[in-house]
Amino acid sequence: MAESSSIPSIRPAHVVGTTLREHVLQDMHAAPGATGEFTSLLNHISLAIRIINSRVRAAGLAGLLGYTGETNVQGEAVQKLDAFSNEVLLNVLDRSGHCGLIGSEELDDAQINNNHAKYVVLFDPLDGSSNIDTNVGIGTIFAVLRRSEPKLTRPNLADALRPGREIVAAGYVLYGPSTVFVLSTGQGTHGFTLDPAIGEFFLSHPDIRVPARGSCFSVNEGNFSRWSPEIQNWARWIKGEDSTVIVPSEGAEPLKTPYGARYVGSLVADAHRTLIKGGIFAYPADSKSKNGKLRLLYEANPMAFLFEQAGGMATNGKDRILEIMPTELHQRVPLVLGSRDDVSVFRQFVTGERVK
Ligand code: AFP
Repeated sequence: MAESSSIPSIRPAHVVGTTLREHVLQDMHAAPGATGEFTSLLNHISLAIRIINSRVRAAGLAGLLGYTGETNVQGEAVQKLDAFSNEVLLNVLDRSGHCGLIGSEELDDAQINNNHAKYVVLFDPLDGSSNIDTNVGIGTIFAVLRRSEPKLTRPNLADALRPGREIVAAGYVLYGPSTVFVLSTGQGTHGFTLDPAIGEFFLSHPDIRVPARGSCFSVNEGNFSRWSPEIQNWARWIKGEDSTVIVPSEGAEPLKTPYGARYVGSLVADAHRTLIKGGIFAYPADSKSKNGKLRLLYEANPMAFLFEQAGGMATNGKDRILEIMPTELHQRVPLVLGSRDDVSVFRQFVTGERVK
């Protein structure tokens, strides 16, 4: 029989088949001084996600069963899925007791939750909701920050207006053909797939690494005429209309164009494909949306955190997303994320700083 000392006492956290709960717990055991609050907070977020998932999965039945419109068969008012998802997250986070401040895409102002709780949670409860009617992938995105002085101060907006590099956990959930929860607590980026029969997330994509370069670009090209000449030049180049040879970094192989085009119009779906397959996703500023369309605190920052933890990059075209100091809860930002080489080349087009 094998020596018992050769068998690890705790299962490694990054083994396929580990449940999300186990994974989070093992991270906690590895963190000296952990109190369990963070673990409990993440478990509550996972509970909210499973509740939202069950409703999203039934979305197609709504019309058939008469559950949409203003009232359901019981005569009760029925909420839209995004309002429902928002309320689930608010209620579950409140019950966790660990959340001092909440910022949501669905709330005009940040909401104080629990006076002495340590954490701030910022989320988009149901991103891509305009895609629901056509059964296209949609998602939930969130970021968790730690309040600087939970014992001394009441939660306030300043707790949320922190640069993304201070994020302690970020994640998104893609309600696609399967439900995938991608999470980082600062120790890599890991993907968990929901087993709907059991209602549990299992580690299916341990330690995701974004390929150094990809073969697809993802952008709403309908905005072409509104882009700056620099971004238009990048778009022409990536489609192979301009044969300029561009290297992402000194001594690197040039990128080969044309790239294929992929655009869903749901950030979570477009970002997830880019995270797994590599390439580039961009929602740049344009003459109509001068600061871009996507929101810094609960869309760009969590995505940037997840991509960097997976070896990818995220910029606003010039600067690292995670360095931006926010000034408003619902601030918008141009967002470019993906493979290191592809994002570097986009940046070269925008800044004019070419690598020779
Ligand atoms: P909706 O939530 O209104 O569907 O918006 C989705 C979104 O915020 C984001 O998920 C997409 O990446 C982006 O907008 C798509 O925007 P365009 O429709 O302008 O391409």
